[in-house]
Amino acid sequence: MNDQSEYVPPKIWTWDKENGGEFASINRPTAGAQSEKELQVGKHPLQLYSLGTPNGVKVTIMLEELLELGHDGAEYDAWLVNIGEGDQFGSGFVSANPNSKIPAMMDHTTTPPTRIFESGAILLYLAEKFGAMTPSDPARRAECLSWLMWQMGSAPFLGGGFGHFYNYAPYKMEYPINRYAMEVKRQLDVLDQHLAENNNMCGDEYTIADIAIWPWYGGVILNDSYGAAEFLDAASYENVVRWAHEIAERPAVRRGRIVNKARGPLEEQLRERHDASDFENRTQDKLEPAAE
Ligand SMILES: N[C@@H](CCC(=O)N[C@@H](CS)C(=O)NCC(=O)O)C(=O)O
Repeated sequence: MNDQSEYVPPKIWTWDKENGGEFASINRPTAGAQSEKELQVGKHPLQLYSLGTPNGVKVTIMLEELLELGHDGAEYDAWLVNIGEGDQFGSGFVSANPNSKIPAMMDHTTTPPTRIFESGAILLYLAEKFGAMTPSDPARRAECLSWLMWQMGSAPFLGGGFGHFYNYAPYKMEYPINRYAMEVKRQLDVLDQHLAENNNMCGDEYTIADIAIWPWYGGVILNDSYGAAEFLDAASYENVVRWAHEIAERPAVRRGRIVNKARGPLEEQLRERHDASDFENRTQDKLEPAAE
C-alpha cells in the first residue's frame, strides 16, 4: 500500500479484519463480553485489574504513593489483564468496565463492591477516599483537576494518534505522523512552559495531576515510549525533563511502574502484586518471558 494513494471511503464502512497493525487482532467495532470469565478476587479491599501501560501505571503509582503516606487501606491486589489475548472482553472484566479497557478497580469495602473505570476517575476516587494527593483549597483543587482532565483529553493524541502511527501502524505514513507529531510537540511545550514556573503540575505539591501526566509525557521524555525522544527533540523541553527525572526517582513510582508490567526487561516486571513484600521477593528466575 502506498500512503500517497487516496483512500476513497465506501458508502458504508465495514470491518476489515486484515487492516494490519499491532492491535489488529484485538480491535473490533463492537462492545460487550465475548467470553465467560470471572474476575479473581484477592485478600485486600482494593482489587485492580490492569496492565503496566501508561494508563495502568497511573493507578499502581497512586496506590503505592498512598501506602507510602501510611494509608494501609490502600493495600491492593493487582491482577494482570492481558489485552493482547483479549482478557478485557471476559464477562467479569466487562462488568467492572463496560468499555473493555484497563485499568478497572473494584472497592470491596462497600456493599455491593464499587466498580471504578477510567484511570482519571480511579485517581480521583482514591484521592477522595483517602483525602490525599489533591489540594483541598478550592482554587488549587480546580487547578489540579484541570490538569487531570487535560491529561485525559490530550494523551489520546499522543498514544492513539502519534504513538499508533509512529510505532504500531503496519507502515509509516507521513500525513498522520506529521499531524500528531505537531500536536504532541505543542502539548510538550504547554507542559514545558507550565513547569518553568511550577515545580509540579499544581505548584509545589505533587498531586494526582502529576501521577496522571507523568506516565504518558514522562514516558516520551525518558524514551520509554515509542522510541521517539530524538524524533520529538524531547531534550529541548528542559523543564519537562527536570520534572520527569524527579518523579522517576520517587520510591512509590519506582515500585508502581513495574506492577502488571508484561513487557521489557524481566527485572522491570512484577506481573501481579498481592503483597508489599512481592517487590523484594521478586527474583528474575521466577519470571517467564513476557507474553506479548
Ligand atoms: N481513557 C482510558 C483509556 C484506557 C485504555 O486505552 N486502555 C488500553 C491500554 S493503555 C486498553 O485497555 N486497550 C485494550 C483495547 O483497546 O482493547 C483510561 O484512561 O483509563
